[in-house]
Amino acid sequence: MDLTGKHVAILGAGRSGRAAALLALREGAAVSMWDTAGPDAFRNTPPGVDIHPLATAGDGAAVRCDLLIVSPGIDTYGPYVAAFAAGAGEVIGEIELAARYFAGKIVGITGTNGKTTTTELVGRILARAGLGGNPCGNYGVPFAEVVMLPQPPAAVALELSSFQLETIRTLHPQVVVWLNFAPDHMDRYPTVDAYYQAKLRIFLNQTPDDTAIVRTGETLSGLTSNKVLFSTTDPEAEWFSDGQMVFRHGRPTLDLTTGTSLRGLHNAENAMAAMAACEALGVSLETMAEALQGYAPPPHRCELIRTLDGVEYLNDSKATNLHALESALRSQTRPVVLVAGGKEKGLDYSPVLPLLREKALACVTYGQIAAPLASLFGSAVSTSAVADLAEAVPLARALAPRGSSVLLSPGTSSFDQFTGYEHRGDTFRNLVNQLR
Ligand code: UMA
Repeated sequence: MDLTGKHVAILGAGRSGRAAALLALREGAAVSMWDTAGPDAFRNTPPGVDIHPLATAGDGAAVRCDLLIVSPGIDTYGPYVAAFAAGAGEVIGEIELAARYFAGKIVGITGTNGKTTTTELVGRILARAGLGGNPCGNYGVPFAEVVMLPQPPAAVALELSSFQLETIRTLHPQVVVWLNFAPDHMDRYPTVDAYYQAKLRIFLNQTPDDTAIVRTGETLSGLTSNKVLFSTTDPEAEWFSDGQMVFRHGRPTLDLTTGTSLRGLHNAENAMAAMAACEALGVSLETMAEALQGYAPPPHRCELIRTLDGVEYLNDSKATNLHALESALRSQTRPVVLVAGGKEKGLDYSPVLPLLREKALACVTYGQIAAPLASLFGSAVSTSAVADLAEAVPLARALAPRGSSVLLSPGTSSFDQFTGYEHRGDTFRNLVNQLR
């Protein structure tokens, strides 16, 4: 794609937009950048970009460009993008732009939960195999930044969100990992199916020469690529694990309990998916085992903070939706005092009630959805609503007997009180570490 002398307009001055701007500049384009926020949003904009703070749909209607690049956080189908798109030759996202300048192999990873751990694992294995494997996309650095490295890697571990997949056209992952699907982002999508259809676009350009790594039980019809199944329930799947041993075609392949720090069924799924993906790129089982040895899961994912008075405190701040909350609860072996809450995302939490009855001793809810969540959870288990984590932590401690766990697994996003799930998890960790 020749961008010399072309006008590339970029919507969104965040990480994705800035990386796209640098790549477009490198390719000789004239770049304009538009953001609905004020001038502060452009603090780190690369020199040479023509900036437009406080942008509106009205501004967009007057813009003519050859290529419009839409950041993932902006509603692709809303009136703001439509106004700019009317005068654009083509509308894509930063992922698609980067893919057009990347000659290596792509492992595309999507799913509602587990994407980040799997992306890290794929990256680690590919690095060990000498293929680079830089984790990028929705997690890690923007894909365009990897593409601009002086020596781009032979392969990338590319985490892809539904938002990013909305704006791909030619992106062609030789290997797709489809981890799982559950309702999420209902503040952005009109229906669950709309979210599902956006995610399905990851398979758009796959051919019979490519591979799709899929969890058993996922309903995916019409796949053109070669499907490889992983499972924690079906021993007949190509990759199976009981949470301790990983079996490949029925043969014991890796003992997770001695060979890795990966614990719980969900992590076994992530490990199998990563191994299956890397096998599709020709990596040996021996290299995979070496790469997984010593791997510690990232923070904020059922991270054990400390044990105090016989109570384990777990930070699962990455659980930004109901499915992640359910998955955290399901993998607990001790009784739980659950701390949940945050931003109103329009999710229906009633499916978690049976699991709460089974696993939770009590719940503490906080944040924007504290009251409605408490009234729902209260029908299953004793629940108290408080304002924030500073109130929730001491209350959870008082409710948690020796031998139990206090689990922060919010079940929704953090933006009502925090800048992101990391900020929320760090705040929780600090509060827990201050307990005496
Ligand atoms: N903006 C507008 N108009 C709008 C909305 C936002 O102009 O209507 C502007 C904001 O003022 C801001 C900029 O857009 O200046 C932010 O753009 P962005 O929200 O797309 O965020 P980026 O910083 O570019 O980060 C994006 C991804 N963000 C989202 O998808 C919301 C990052 O994923 C990703 O890591 C990054 O690109 C690099 O690829 C984050 C995320 O939360 C981690 N993802 C969601 C998730 O995991 O649940 C999908």
